[in-house]
Amino acid sequence: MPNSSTLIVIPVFNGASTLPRLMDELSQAGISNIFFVNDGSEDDTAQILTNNSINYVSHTRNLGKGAAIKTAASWAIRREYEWILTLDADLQHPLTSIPLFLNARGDNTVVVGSRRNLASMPFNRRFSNKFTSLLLSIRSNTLLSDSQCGFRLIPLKLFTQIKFFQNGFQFESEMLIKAALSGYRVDHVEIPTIYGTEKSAIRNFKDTVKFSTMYCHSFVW
Ligand SMILES: Nc1nc2c(ncn2[C@@H]2O[C@H](COP(=O)(O)OP(=O)(O)OP(=O)(O)O)[C@@H](O)[C@H]2O)c(=O)[nH]1
Ligand SMILES: [Mg+2]
Repeated sequence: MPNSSTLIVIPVFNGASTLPRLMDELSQAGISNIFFVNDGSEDDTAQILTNNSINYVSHTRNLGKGAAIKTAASWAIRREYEWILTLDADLQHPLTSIPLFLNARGDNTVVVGSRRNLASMPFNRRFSNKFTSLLLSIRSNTLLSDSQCGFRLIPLKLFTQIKFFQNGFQFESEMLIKAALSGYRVDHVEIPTIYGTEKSAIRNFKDTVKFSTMYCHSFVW
C-alpha cells in the first residue's frame, strides 16, 4: 500500500455518517499515511478523527474542498512527501483502487480516477460530469474523461509551481486546466462508480455558476 513518498489526503465536511466505516476500511487495509482535513464540520467529524488517533487539521470554518486540499498539500510538502492521493470521505472511492494510482505515479503526471460505467450515477451528476469534462477537455487540449472525480494522485511540485485560486469544488477543474496547460500529463485509471445514500455537498445552481465563472476566467489566466 502507500509508500512513504505518498500521503493519502481526505478532505471532509460533515462526514460523521461515513467516517466510522472509512476508518475501519483504512485500518483493515493497513493504510497509515493518512491526513484528513476537517473543513469546519458541524457534526462529530473532529471527535471521530481524534478518537481514531488520525493525523488531521481542522479549519475553524468551512472554506471548501479546494482550500482543504491546499491545506493538506502544504502539510505534505513540509514533511517532504512527493505526491498526495486525494480521495473522498463518502465511501465512493474504494481503497482497493489505490495501487492503480500508485503504479501510475510519474514526476509530471496527474492521475485521475475515471468512472466508465455511469449507470448508477444520478442523472444530474452524469450530465454535469460529461458536460464539464467536455468543456475542460477543450480548454486544456487534453482528454479528460471524468473531470469531477476527486480520486486523484497529484505531484506536490505542482503546488509549488502553480498558484491555485479556487477554494471550492472548482479547484478540481482549475487544477486540471492549469496542470495540462503547464505540460503535465493527465492519466486516468478506471475506478468503479459507487453511489449509496450519501448526501452530495454539491449545490447544482451555485456550483454551476461558480464553474462557469472559473471557466470564463481561465481564458485570461
Ligand atoms: N473540505 C471540504 N470537503 C468537502 C466539502 N464538501 C464536500 N467535501 C468532501 O468532498 C468529498 C466529495 O463531496 P461530494 O459532495 O460527495 O461531491 P461529489 O462526490 O463530487 O458529488 P457526488 O457525485 O454527488 O457524490 C466528500 O469527501 C466530502 O466530505 C467542503 O466544503 N469542504
Ligand atoms: Mg461524493
